Amino acid sequence: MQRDAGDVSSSKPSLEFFHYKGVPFTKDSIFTEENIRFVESEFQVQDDDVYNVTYPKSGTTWMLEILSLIYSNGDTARTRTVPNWLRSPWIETTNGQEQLKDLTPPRVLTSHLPYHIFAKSFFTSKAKIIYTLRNPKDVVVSLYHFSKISRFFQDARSVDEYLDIFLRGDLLYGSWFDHVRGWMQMKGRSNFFFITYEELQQDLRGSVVRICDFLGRELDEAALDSVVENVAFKAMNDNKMANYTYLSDEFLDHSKGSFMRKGISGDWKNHFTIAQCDHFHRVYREKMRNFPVKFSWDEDWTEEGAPVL
Ligand code: PPS
Repeated sequence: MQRDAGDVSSSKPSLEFFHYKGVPFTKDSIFTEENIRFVESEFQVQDDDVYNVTYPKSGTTWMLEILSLIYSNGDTARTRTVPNWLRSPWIETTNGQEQLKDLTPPRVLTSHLPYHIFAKSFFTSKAKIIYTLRNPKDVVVSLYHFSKISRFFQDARSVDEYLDIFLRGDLLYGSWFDHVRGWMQMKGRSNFFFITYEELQQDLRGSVVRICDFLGRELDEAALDSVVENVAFKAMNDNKMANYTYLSDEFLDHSKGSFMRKGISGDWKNHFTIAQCDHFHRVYREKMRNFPVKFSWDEDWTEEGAPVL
């Protein structure tokens, strides 16, 4: 474990937030209080909708591509010609609200919203949610790098500073712990499926099969091969419709880095010091006390709390 060699000065003016039911949103035209309220209270979920829900940097874009290709039976015509954010708009953004008007059912939609402010109409519908989670230490590292290019996440001088921001939940969409605790209340419901980024890494094909089972989609071997081949990190990195190359500078500063960064599990080991690891573990244990689900990253520490490296 080492301190990140790329620690640099913050180059962005500090962002301002508004809070909606305790959740911070960056003050910007794409996030407005009216719009979040509209999504929560008035947005009409349809029974055949599928929602790709995540905490940021947990595998959203990867799952979006998997779902696009499952719904096209592995045909790449659309994933190679239509940018991913138009295929599966973010329901809580003002842009996403406009974009989803052009979709034909069944709609595959994306959201980072926490459970308690998600569209109320979902909870009385037959629509489905796929919730993707990722080792939160890798989320911190991914966020730290992403914040240099994203206009909506405050950047930080070091991973240490980002760790503080993350553990306080003082960032767009709020606390990881609240997000996971909130959504995982749905575990066991027939219209809720959860999977981890790490499972996608370990067994992509098997994961796609499980997702298809959940969605009631039958793909033949050739279609399955196509999904797996086209959602590999390299394939997505090479696909301008999946790698955000065409996303406007209003959202991403492309001169500072690329969205598709490393795409690996365990990068936290290259960034966290032992002290940061200890600190993280103490907060994690406290915040996830009595949480009934075990994740692969629970094995990152021994029973005594020592990091497993
Ligand atoms: S966002 O901004 O919240 O929508 O980001 P999100 O898509 O959730 O997460 C971005 C991270 O996912 C990695 N990624 C992938 N990893 C493996 N395989 C594939 N196909 C893939 N596509 C995206 C991406 O590189 C980000 O992780 P890091 O660790 O920063 O590389």
